[in-house]
Amino acid sequence: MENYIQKAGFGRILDKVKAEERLSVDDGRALFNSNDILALGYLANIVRNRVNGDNAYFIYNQHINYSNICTNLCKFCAFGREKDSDLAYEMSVEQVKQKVRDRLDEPITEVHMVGGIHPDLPFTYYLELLRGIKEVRPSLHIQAFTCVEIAHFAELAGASIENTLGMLIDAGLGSLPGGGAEVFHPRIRQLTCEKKIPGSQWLDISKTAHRLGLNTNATMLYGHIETIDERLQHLEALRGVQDETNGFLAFIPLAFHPKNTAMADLSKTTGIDDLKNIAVARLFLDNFPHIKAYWVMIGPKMAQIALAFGADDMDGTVKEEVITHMAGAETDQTIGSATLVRLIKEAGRVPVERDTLYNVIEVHS
Ligand code: V47
Repeated sequence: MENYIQKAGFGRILDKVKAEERLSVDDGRALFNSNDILALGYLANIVRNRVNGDNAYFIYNQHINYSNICTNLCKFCAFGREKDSDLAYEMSVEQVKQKVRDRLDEPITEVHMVGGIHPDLPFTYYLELLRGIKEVRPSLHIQAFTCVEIAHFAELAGASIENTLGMLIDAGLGSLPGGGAEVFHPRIRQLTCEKKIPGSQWLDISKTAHRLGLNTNATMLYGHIETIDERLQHLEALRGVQDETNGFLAFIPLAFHPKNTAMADLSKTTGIDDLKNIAVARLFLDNFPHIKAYWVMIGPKMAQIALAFGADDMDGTVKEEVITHMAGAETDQTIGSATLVRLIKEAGRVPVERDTLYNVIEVHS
């Protein structure tokens, strides 16, 4: 195989990967520009095995999207609605609590909760959401609110990011999910989500969260109008923050779904690009412990294959996924843990059920 890698023109990159040397943006560009997916997979697998061995993680989780009302209305998003839209919704704290209550008989360990940038819900609503969920099921880890929501809450609270996060932590917040990162480059933000906080602010909020002991995730929305260099700049910025704080748990490349968005003229991502984003992320983000193949966006079959291309995590049972399904995702809204175990085993990996912070709950050997 090493001969094959040499012939594919990746001899120097192979040397670096084996020597645990950091890849440059030029290396990343060469990887993205190659269609030799087997060579990319071989390289990414070296890092994957070094960092995570044969483990492939998943979590028993529940997604709750408390409201789709949003003032940002990004062009790539099919979920957000204006307040007066017929399709707008907002859940009361009691409704969110009921969603948690409805599933008390399942071994859920995490609630993943995000929503739009709502024009007039008060800061206390978000604190009550957290307290309410904890009241119904105290053992749950609440992974909630992207850095974009946190910036909005700080304005509502008239407080610093640090103090806002402090109040959310006191109310039960356990970690931040990785959404809202999109592509940090100002060109992409201006063309697709001009009202959203700049990439630099998203990164600063992540850093503040890490300083407070809160772990977070990071994403990149790929497969729309971004260039390879804009992807690499995004990855480089994340790698830089991780060098400083070591607070990111996982990176999740998010495949753009165009249906029902203002960018519906674009096509869906291809399998090769999905695998490339996983593989390059694994190689380039040498300081990230986990690379997640989010089955909701790339489909369970592609996520299974991604386990041989650098990914070590399939996310989880999810249930009631809305954001991607509004944008035309053809995957189911949930997946059983038995199916996740089977997908992982047939990929030749060891299924490890984890909690949010990657503590092992059960090894399904
Ligand atoms: O913030 C919006 C993106 C994110 C579309 O942290 C779209 O573990 C594709 O962040 N096509 C929400 N993507 C999902 C997300 C996530 C999912 C799973 C796990 C984690 C984690 C995070 O989805 C949004 C936005 O970046 N998004 N519209 C679309 N049309």
